[in-house]
Amino acid sequence: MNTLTRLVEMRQHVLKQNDVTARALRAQFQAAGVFVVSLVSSPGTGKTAFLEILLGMLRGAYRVAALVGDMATDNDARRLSRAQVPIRQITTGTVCHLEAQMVQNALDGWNLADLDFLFLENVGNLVCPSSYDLGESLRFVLLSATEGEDKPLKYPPIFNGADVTIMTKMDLASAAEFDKAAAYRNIRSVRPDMQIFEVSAKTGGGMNELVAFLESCLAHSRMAGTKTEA
Ligand SMILES: Nc1nc2c(ncn2[C@@H]2O[C@H](COP(=O)(O)OP(=O)(O)OP(=O)(O)O)[C@@H](O)[C@H]2O)c(=O)[nH]1
Ligand SMILES: [Mg+2]
Repeated sequence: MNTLTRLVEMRQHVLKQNDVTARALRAQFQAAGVFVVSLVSSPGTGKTAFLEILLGMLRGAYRVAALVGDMATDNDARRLSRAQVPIRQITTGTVCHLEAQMVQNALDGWNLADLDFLFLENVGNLVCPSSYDLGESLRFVLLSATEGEDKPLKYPPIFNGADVTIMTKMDLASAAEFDKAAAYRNIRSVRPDMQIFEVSAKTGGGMNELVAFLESCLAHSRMAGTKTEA
C-alpha cells in the first residue's frame, strides 16, 4: 500500500467514525428535546458577535447554552459568557474544525434535557468543517458583507452542506460596496432552496426575524418528536 492510499483510507475511517458519533449525538439531542444549531464561516465573519446577541435575546424565554471551538484561545468563550448562560470552550489545537467526538466530550456533565437551544460555534474555516456532521438539527453558514459575494462559488461544499445562510455585517454593506443581489444569486446557484437572513450585530437589525425563525424551528421539532413518540 502506498502512502497516498494509506492517507485516503485513514481519512475515510475518521469520517466514518465521525458519522457514527454524530448519529448517536443526534439521537441524544432529539430524545432530550434540545434544538441544536451549528455555525460555520470563515474567520472573523461575526459568529461570536451574532451569538452574543442571539443568546441575550433568547435567554429570557428559553434555556440556552453554547459550545465554541477555537484552535488556540478561549477568547470567544469569555465573550459569550457575558450572556450569562452555560458556555464551554473546545480547544482543537492543530485541528481546523470541530468533530462529533469533541462535542460529545464537551457535553460531559450537562443534562441536555435542561436545554431548549444549544449552539455550536465551529472553528473559523470555510473548508474543513463541511465534512464533519456534528449531530446538529440545523447548520448556519455565515457570509459577511465585507468578505466578497463570490465566496459561495469558491467554497461550494460549505454552502451546500448548510441549511440557512446568515448575511452578517449588513451595517457595512454600502461601505464595502457589497453586491447583495450577486450574493443571493451565488448562494442559490450552489443551493437553490437556501433560506437567507440578513443581520447586523452592530445595530441588531434582522435579529428579531432570526429569533422568530428559531422559535418556529423549536416548535416544529418538538411537534415532530411528539408525533414520533405517539
Ligand atoms: N460592523 C460590524 N462589525 C461586526 C459585526 N459582526 C462582527 N463584527 C466585528 O467583526 C470582528 C470579528 O467578529 P467575531 O464575532 O469575532 O467573528 P468570528 O466569526 O466569531 O471569528 P472567529 O471565531 O475568529 O472565526 C469583530 O471585530 C466584530 O466586532 C457586524 O454585524 N457589524
Ligand atoms: Mg468566534
